[in-house]
Amino acid sequence: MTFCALHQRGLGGRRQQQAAGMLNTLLRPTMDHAVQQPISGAASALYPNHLSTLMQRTEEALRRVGKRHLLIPSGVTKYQFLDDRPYPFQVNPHFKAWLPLTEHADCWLVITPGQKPHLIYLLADDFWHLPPQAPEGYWVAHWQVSLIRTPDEARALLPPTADCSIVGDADAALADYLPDNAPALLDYLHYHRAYKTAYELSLLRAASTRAVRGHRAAEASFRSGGSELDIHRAYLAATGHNDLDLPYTNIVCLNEHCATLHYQYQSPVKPETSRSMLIDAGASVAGYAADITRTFSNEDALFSALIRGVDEAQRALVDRVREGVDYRDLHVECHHRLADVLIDFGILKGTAEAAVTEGISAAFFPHGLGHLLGLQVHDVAGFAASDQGGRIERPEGHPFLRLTRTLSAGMVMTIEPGIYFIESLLAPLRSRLPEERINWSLIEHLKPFGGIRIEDDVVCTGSMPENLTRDAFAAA
Ligand SMILES: [Mn+2]
Repeated sequence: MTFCALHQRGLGGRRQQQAAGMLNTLLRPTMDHAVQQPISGAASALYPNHLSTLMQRTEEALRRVGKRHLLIPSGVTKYQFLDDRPYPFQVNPHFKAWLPLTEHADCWLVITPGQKPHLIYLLADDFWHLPPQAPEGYWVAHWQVSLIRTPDEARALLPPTADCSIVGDADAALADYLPDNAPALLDYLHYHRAYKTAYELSLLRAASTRAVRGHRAAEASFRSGGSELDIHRAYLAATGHNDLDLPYTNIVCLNEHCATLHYQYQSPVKPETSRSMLIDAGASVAGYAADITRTFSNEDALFSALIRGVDEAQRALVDRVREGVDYRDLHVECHHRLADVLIDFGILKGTAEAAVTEGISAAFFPHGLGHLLGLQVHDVAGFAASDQGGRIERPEGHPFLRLTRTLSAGMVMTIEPGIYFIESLLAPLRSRLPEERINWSLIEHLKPFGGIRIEDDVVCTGSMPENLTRDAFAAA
């Protein structure tokens, strides 16, 4: 690595001595600073190949837009209206694709094919906040690093804008370096981001391992009668996350709340009886997400059996994650499998085929089978037809599906079927369906349990799928 900016910007000798001291720290293992979790040796050994894959993709993407450099601002800290309170910082996902840095505002990456990638790294003097540490870890030796003391100092280190494509949030850059987010460049990068490198897979495995620790603690808290807030806190303690480190807000539901798909509260009130818990909660490692849902029942034999029915359907669907499978077909297959479960339990009568084509299964399973997963919990390009753009539309009648691509090796996705008892979706069936097609008394019995969702994170490989979530549970 080189600290060229120290010379170009004429920073003083004291600053250069500090930089030399930083070099001495580079041999320490890299920490995911937000969470103080060591990143495994496997990930660090795999990093050079990850970097060269990103460099190859970027070279092609730049060729398509006729530019020499890709600039990626990490983002800026945003403030609340009339206040000096910042919103939680969310790093530009294009930035954290290159480096395990998730908390660093006002930094830049300059990617130029054929050259060592260049990180412009803000090391501010700030006595109000703890500034980021000097760059250190397995990735640093692969970068040319320039330290700056104010965001404006980046300008002198950036190439002329005419030669650059800039990817980032509209207000996340210097005023004269506004992102152009060129569609042809993004189409290419986003399409290929679905295919994870070995480095990325190792971090996604680590994220699942971390989330599973939380899920086990959450189940224990539920079994001992904890409130939603108790369960949430048990989850945080076991993962070592705080709320802001999570890749998405935990969904922690007891009883009827399990019927609200994105239930957003964590009630501190212990319910009189804890009949059921649905917890949809993830974890992050180096900016990569896990996204896992489990459902439990404390008492009812029928609801417990229904959980097992959804679980069996879910595992059969995971087993179908193979190269060449169209995810739209898998989603429709999921409807058939869940309709079969509803028929097996006597909740619906008739054939699964009729339940799906007449839209009855959608009243119990109103969301999509899953989505791509990676740097973002709902990762980009779920509908991408090619690396030159185009969109694969959802099948008609399935408005919430988030992934329509054909699967191939390296893609990571969730598989998350569910069965819910949501009154606003059931109400139309009350007038539409004759009594002999649906068992309303069973549904009334099940409504106090809310619903069921089982969600795993799955890698499509050249052969058997890799289930990151079940592997992590098995190892725990
Ligand atoms: Mn999900």
